[in-house]
Amino acid sequence: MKLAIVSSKPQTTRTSVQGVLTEPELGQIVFVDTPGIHKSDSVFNQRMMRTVRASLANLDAVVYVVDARREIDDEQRQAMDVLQNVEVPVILALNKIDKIPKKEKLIALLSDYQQIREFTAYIPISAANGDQVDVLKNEIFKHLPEGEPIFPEDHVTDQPSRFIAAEMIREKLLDSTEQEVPHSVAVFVEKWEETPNIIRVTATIFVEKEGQKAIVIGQGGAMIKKIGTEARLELEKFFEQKFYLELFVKVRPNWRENIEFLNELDWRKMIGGDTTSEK
Ligand SMILES: Nc1nc2c(ncn2[C@@H]2O[C@H](COP(=O)(O)OP(=O)(O)OP(=O)(O)O)[C@@H](O)[C@H]2O)c(=O)[nH]1
Ligand SMILES: [Mg+2]
Repeated sequence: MKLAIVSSKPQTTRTSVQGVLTEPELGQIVFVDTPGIHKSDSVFNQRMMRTVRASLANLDAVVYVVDARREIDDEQRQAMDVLQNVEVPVILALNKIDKIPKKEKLIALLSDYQQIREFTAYIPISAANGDQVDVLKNEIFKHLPEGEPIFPEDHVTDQPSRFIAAEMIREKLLDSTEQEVPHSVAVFVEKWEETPNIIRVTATIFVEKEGQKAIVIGQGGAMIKKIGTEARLELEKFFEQKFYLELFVKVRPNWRENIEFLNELDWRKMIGGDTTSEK
């Protein structure tokens, strides 16, 4: 089951989300997907980096996922700096091996990583086709303590339905827009109304500029219609219910610097979570 959105654009994941895997014989893994580590000074980005650091506390193991087609650069070094103080096992997952025809390249990259630090295990995987994912899973289980499952078997995530819906809409926006637009969109679900036959959802897509609003709406509303349809179909598949989805587009200049707005967007804050202050 897909619990976190995926896209070809950087900085897709903006907050940490949980995914729970329960295997009857083996046990339970509570995955915490965090934002990636990127350089940027916006309040929003600082907040994402704080989320990463906070997520790294109280874990039994860390899986650091890299794109195995990429040489080590500043971004990876920065991420490994963040991982420096982690005291639990850190597993290196070299992802996208489906795109690497030459094994030698993978071995060379692996030893480059080894030069920087020692990882608990090095596991080449393909998340796309599932290759070696079970090896990674077994490696993770090795480092988890014995005990009762934390969550019931049917619990798969901590994300409220409204947030899942907002993220699905954002994923469709990321797929259909380019350049600065993906970074400039935020989606907020204003209304979630369940009736016996259909779930009615109203969401607002926030952008930073009028020009971006025009892009998101598209010629005669074509873009927003396409995004709405794609998101609705995905919602129906995920929740196994019929949906009516209404989308609005609003301009909110510099929302990434607006703490009040960021708080509104953050479902953990909505339900009274972390209230640490920032600059
Ligand atoms: N070929 C191939 N593509 C993959 C694989 N795993 C992920 N991708 C693609 O890589 C892109 C990025 O995936 P994400 O899951 O958004 O990556 P992420 O590391 O979470 O990125 P951020 O959330 O932006 O930090 C998407 O286009 C995926 O489809 C893989 O094993 N093979
Ligand atoms: Mg992500």
